[in-house]
Amino acid sequence: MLDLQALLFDVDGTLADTERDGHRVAFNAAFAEAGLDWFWSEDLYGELLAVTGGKERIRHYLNTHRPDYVLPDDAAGFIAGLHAAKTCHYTELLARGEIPLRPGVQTLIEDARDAGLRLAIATTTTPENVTALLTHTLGAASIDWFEVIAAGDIVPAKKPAPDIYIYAMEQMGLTPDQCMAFEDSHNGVRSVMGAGIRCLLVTTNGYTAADDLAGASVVLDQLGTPGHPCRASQGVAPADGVVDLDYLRALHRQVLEQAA
Ligand code: XBP
Ligand code: MG
Repeated sequence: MLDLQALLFDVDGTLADTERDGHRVAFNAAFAEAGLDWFWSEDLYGELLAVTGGKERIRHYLNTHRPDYVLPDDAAGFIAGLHAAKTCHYTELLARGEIPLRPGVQTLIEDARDAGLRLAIATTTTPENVTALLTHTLGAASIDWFEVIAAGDIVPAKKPAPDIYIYAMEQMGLTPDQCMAFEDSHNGVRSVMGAGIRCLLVTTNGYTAADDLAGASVVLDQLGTPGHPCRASQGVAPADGVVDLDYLRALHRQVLEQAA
């Protein structure tokens, strides 16, 4: 039986609840700065999140909600410019400390690192957003805690495609059964499963609680902290309500035994 070797983390919605008060706010700031009358409400953004990738999301919005808007000849360049401005607004928002890590994330990452588990990021978001989040929550040195930061356009196809997880495992020389993935959404679950990773822990958030998360080994409302236990909507939560390394190793062993 393969032992658990590595933890592969999604970012948005998993490490931190970044979408409603982070990315969405940054998109709207970039639109206003460009003199556009586009505004993504919390509800509309929840709908647009079905499309991963900020540039892809902008184009999806135009196709589905603004057929009236005539894009310039260099549509890709226009959207890329808007997205770059959005990334500046987002990283500035992170630098102001406006987006904390989700409960239990820092403890789990530090405990995993101390125990010698290998760590990686597998995300659709832009790389600068990852390093900014890590810097302004765990400190700049934490960037080096992750052997691979697989992010954004590094792969041809974004989640729900499996590319980003396959890329991370290839870079680390790992097989799927040596890994556990952490996700928050339907697109993330599909990406992990497509990459052949069988052990998957999902923590839901306001935007993903109603997602189809079939295939996850366990679905929790959070990782849990002492006095604030997590609750499971799929699978079995840790007995004490807090996800720790013993729980993860037992879950990984159980998932592989069931698959054998
Ligand atoms: C979530 C995404 C990203 C973010 C916005 O990524 O789909 O597109 O919403 O970031 P994940 P960008 O859950 O895989 O971390 O604008 O940089 O794409
Ligand atoms: Mg996510």
